[in-house]
Amino acid sequence: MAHRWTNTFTRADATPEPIFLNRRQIIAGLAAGSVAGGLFSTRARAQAEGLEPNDWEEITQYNNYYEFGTGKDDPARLAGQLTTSPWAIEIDGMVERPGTYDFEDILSEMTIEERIYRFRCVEAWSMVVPWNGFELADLLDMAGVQDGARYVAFETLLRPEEMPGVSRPVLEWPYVEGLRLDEARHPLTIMATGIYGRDIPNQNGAPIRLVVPWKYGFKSIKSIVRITLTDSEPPTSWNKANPREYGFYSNVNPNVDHPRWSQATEREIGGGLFSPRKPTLMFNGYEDEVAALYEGMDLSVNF
Ligand SMILES: Nc1nc2c(c(=O)[nH]1)N[C@H]1C(S)=C(S)[C@@H](COP(=O)(O)O)O[C@H]1N2
Ligand SMILES: [Mo]
Repeated sequence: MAHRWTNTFTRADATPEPIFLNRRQIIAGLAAGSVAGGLFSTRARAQAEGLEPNDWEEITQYNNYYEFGTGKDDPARLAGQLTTSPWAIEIDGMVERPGTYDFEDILSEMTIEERIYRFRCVEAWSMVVPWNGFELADLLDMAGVQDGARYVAFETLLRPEEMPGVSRPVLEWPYVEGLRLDEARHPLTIMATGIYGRDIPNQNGAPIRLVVPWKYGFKSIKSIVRITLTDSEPPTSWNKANPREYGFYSNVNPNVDHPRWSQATEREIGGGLFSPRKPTLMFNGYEDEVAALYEGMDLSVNF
């Protein structure tokens, strides 16, 4: 397992009392910024990039999770009723070991690390989130990807009794997403199970959600119950809803505007009413790591 930009800690190391780091502690951690094994820790890297994580309140009270309504405060109000235990992920399609993988069994096999990532919604707001999770590649290896698989499809739970938003046809339910296999296996792509060392709150996609930091936020599908390996590009919710506005790739790109608004700048959540908009970075600042995935592709066609 290659864990490059990160501090790692296993679940065995985690204290039973979840540690809730405040900004001061994070900054202290940043200053201590270890260069473990000759590689940047996630905090040292975040510091080098001038990334300051948003606070718990901002990350957990301003959400998009349309299964609970389209208002930014609907998920925080309504997702509490979602039952997230027991939980299992069906892994099927072109894999060596298809089956129902219990969430707890998955966790016991994985090393949980912290990843401090920029998060950029297609609506042109952004945050910085200190996720806890593991690389999706490690989960794919657990199931064993067959030769010939080229894409990974993801599906969110659909449980209308607990999801008041799905009574309205805002999107086709269940919410589905997809990645090319090389994107899915990229070391920046994680399955997040926590934030700030706590279990991930329901409104943020409990108990397990995808995080692909160089793509618009809607690619980072929440509360995943199925992962399917396929040889053809899977359908994705926002592309089905409006193919002219939302492509399969949806890489953050300041040079390709949304048909109805500019993507050149973004509003930082928590920045305050009068703070200037910030320039949006190519691939959300992860260009050095991911540009090679798209070599030779016209990103205005494959948007
Ligand atoms: N199942 C599901 N996943 C989802 C969404 C959703 O409505 N349903 N919203 C997406 C969008 S548009 C964004 S910006 C992010 C928001 O994640 P956050 O609430 O943790 O910031 O989740 C994404 N994943
Ligand atoms: Mo979004």
